[in-house]
Amino acid sequence: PGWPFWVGTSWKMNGLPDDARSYAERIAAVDDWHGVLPFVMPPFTVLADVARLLRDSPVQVGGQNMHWDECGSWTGEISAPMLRQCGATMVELGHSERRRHFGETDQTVNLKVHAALRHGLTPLVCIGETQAERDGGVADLILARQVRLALHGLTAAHVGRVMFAYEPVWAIGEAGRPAPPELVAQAAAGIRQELDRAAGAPGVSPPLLYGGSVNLENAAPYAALAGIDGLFVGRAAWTAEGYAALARAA
Ligand code: G2H
Repeated sequence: PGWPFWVGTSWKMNGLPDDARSYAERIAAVDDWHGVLPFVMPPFTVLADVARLLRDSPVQVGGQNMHWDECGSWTGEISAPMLRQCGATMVELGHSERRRHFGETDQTVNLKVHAALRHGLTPLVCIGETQAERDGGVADLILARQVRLALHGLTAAHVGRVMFAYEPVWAIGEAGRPAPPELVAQAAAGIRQELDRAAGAPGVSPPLLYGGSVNLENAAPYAALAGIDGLFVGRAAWTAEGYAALARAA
């Protein structure tokens, strides 16, 4: 892959305290990441524990979502300052599971991107087309629109502080099937054009990761794609051994 290369995981809704601690201890003990930039995104309930165990390691820790406001009457929500206090340096925004099941929109993603940057968190924005959008020939339009709306109102300088993950909705989770690398390369080229336009110049625009059914067998071909700066993994990295093996495979 090109360097630097990111390998991160979201645990989604997995990780009771004992398992989370043992996962964090195991990856804290990895002494050489071979140039990979590692990050984990645990559930909120174990975030502070995991961040504490990884404090002296190169592994960054992030939340899987947050609210755009700093505090107030938002029952059940978590703010950027709360994530920071727990030791997070990153936050995942706009995952398709949140867009589909919890009403996340391009507009709320944009509000959250601004809030994350205001509070010194690196937002990792997930974008991706559905199967119907791909079949209908509008995948590139949808991806460009998601990028533009996520970055709306940012200065060119701030655009470079955002990260993106291309995650085709049809490639994600238990029902998903991995996207062919050629398709990822083609989508990534279109996304990169949008990112370069927003950043005002090529070469300074956000890192673009691939996510969706990444596993040990397919990690290397994705990592070899010129337009892909990292892998964002779910199920295959839900054990510390799985995650460490994927980081090595990239
Ligand atoms: C996509 C991915 C994590 P999985 O959501 O970014 O999950 O690898 O389980 O498809």
